[in-house]
Amino acid sequence: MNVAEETIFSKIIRREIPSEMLYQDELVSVFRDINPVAPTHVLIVPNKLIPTVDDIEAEDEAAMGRMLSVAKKIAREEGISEDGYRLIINCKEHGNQEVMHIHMHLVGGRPLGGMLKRESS
Ligand code: DGP
Repeated sequence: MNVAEETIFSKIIRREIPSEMLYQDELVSVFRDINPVAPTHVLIVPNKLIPTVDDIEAEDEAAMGRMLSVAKKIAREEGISEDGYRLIINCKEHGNQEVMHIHMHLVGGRPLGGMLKRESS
């Protein structure tokens, strides 16, 4: 069995390195993205190291569900609930995942446009 390597997110979760932490409970942590693409850009992360969506197991369902309910709460606190926002989880190479610790981007505070560019024909 492969043991997943910790990323910088584990250190942020344990508060060993600084971040703008907005919320933390026994399952998830929420902190602002270091390189925001919109007025609100936060990362919602399971405290347990799960590298990618492809590694989720049945025992992780509570944390995955908590990520969504916490997204709703943070969006309300950020004042973006009424206009809406986008939740994004990138997975592996084609998903352009850079940090191998599952994280959901909560992005909003401006119109975000279409979801993906179509490949030009
Ligand atoms: P992704 O491409 O989905 O793996 O996005 C990784 C995101 O993580 C990217 O938007 C930047 C953010 N990020 C990377 N390193 C750090 C860090 O040290 N602190 C914070 N707050 N965010 C980080």
